[in-house]
Amino acid sequence: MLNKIAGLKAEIESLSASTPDEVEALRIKYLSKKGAVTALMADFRNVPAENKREIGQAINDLKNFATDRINSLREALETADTIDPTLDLTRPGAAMPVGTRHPLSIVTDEIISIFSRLGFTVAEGPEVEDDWHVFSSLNFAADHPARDMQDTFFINRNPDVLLRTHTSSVQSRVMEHTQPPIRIICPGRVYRNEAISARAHCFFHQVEALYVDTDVSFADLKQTLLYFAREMFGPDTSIRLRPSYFPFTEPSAEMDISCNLCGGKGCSFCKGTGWVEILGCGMVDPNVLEACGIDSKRYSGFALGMGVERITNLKYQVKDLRMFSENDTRFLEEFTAAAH
Ligand code: 2NL
Repeated sequence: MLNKIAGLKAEIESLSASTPDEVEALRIKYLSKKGAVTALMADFRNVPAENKREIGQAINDLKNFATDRINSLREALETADTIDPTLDLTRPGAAMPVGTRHPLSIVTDEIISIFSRLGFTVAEGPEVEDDWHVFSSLNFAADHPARDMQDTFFINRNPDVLLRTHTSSVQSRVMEHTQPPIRIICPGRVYRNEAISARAHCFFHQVEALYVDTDVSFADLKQTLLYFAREMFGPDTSIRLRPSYFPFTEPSAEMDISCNLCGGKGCSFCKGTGWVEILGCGMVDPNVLEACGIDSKRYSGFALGMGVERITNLKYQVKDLRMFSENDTRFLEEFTAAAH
């Protein structure tokens, strides 16, 4: 009997199976009601009483051994590599499409970064505004054409609720509740009532900067402009200022940079002049300071404003303004590298 048990044990130890069906066949062969191990139990009746203890123990051990062995054969098959061998596991994975940053965001962030190195911090405000913050506090005359329905989107009249036409309204709000020194940069979307074309849109993006303190001079403005132009367009960039007019600044100027396409020699982009217009600027009109609650005898300031689309066009030669708001991914993906 003990020999028979040892023989079965050796046999079970050497079992192998390559499919779940084979494992099941082995279970039936050894452990089912008619299986070889179960048959030993029937023989057990004939074992003399003095050996019953020893043989009973051996049969039990064998039954446990066979159960463990067949379970482990089944588990080995379940966890085995079931990957189709015809698959090429060395093939590179399919690229996960990730979004790209919008070119206007890339350029806005670069402008903010340059001004932040000069101590300017970002200020934001509402796009839906009132007349005071967009026009009246900024020295716009009562009959100024910008107040016209042709130029400005009105949501309501009397009292006037309108979409801001420039981010100067943000600066007006900051001056209202902050005493100088003020050094802020205001990026944001602005709206103008214009027919949409390749060169104009009914909304665009602007960055304005405002610096108010004691003894702020035009020389401070000019040096800030030169620093900005060289950081933005390269160290060889030259600037020139032309006299201009804005309601909120006096004196006012427009800044050109040397054309960064032809290096100033003259090309179709700069219309042969070697210069391209970048931004408007000036010394904050004392009327504006007073309207916003700042003592114009004690403080002076400069301000500047630029269109982000225009700067982006210059840097990336985007021909049609409408590309910026169509969200055509073929266009947006061109700026993947620029974002990093
Ligand atoms: C342009 C010109 C400009 C300002 C914006 C400003 C704001 C305050 C006071 C005085 Cl609160 N000035 N902003 C000044 C000059 C020019 O923008 O061409 N923008 C696209």
